[in-house]
Amino acid sequence: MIYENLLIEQDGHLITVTINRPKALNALNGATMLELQHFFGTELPGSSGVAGVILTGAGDRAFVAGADIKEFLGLQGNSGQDMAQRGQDIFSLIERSAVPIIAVVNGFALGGGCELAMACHMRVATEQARFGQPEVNLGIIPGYGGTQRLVQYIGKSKAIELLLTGDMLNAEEAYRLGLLNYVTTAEEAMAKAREIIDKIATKGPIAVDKVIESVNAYFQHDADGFQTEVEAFGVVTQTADFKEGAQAFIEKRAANFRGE
Ligand code: CO8
Repeated sequence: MIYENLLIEQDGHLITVTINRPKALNALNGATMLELQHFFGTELPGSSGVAGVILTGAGDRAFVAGADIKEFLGLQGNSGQDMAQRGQDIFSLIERSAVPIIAVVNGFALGGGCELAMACHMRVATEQARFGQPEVNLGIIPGYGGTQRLVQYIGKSKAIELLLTGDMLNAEEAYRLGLLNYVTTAEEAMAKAREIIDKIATKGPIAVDKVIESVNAYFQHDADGFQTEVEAFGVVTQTADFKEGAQAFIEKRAANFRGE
């Protein structure tokens, strides 16, 4: 596949994947999601000698500012549910990867961007990083696993506050709540992530794979919260409030929600 929205560089046992749409704060449009699916679903599992991946965003403003809101107004009928399902499947490829994936968060990680960082095995953030699930501002909810993974990382009370208010956390707060592994200066973040991957590279790859698989198993419960979220996302994307929320963002004005 020729990647147009991802920069992929290999240096020894480390691959760095950079989401490269800085003018849109690296928002995840459909094309970028397909490229992530190809890289994490096909290319990475087919590569040998890779001990870890760093996933980051281009520029110094954002990791990823969310799903691409400009594509939202094209959603029809229940296509929101299908889109959320596809997104969750792609993020599961990341979470279940046999080699560790570290998000280096260098700015905004909002909505789908926060969800993407949470699907990674670890997170190193710069002091400028900001985290949040602002979907309620658009009249929708997270669709790429945010209602589940945010609770897993920071606990129900703080997670539900962030999900209901759309407030952002700064890097120090996110670290204190357990969302992050390290907070560093902007200059040190990539080196810190590389240091972790270099250390893991000295361990047995099968053991690394099985640690990831076993830790993931802790969160597989009978009630399928991810499926609940996908179906709920399908409902909210069929509301007039959702169209109003996305339109208001594009027109740079406050949304006027009517509960319809
Ligand atoms: N989508 C599309 N474009 C975006 C996005 C986005 N998520 N975020 C920023 N941009 C664009 C802006 O439109 C702007 O473009 P332009 O220059 O052409 O107007 C450019 O990036 C720079 O952004 P701003 O001018 O807004 O920069 P500010 O510094 O003023 O603000 C913010 C930065 C606070 C990050 C602001 O851009 C913002 O609030 N962005 C939206 C954040 C957001 O709401 N994210 C959640 C989106 S919903 C989501 O992710 C749901 C995931 C599940 C989806 C399931 C399938 C549909």
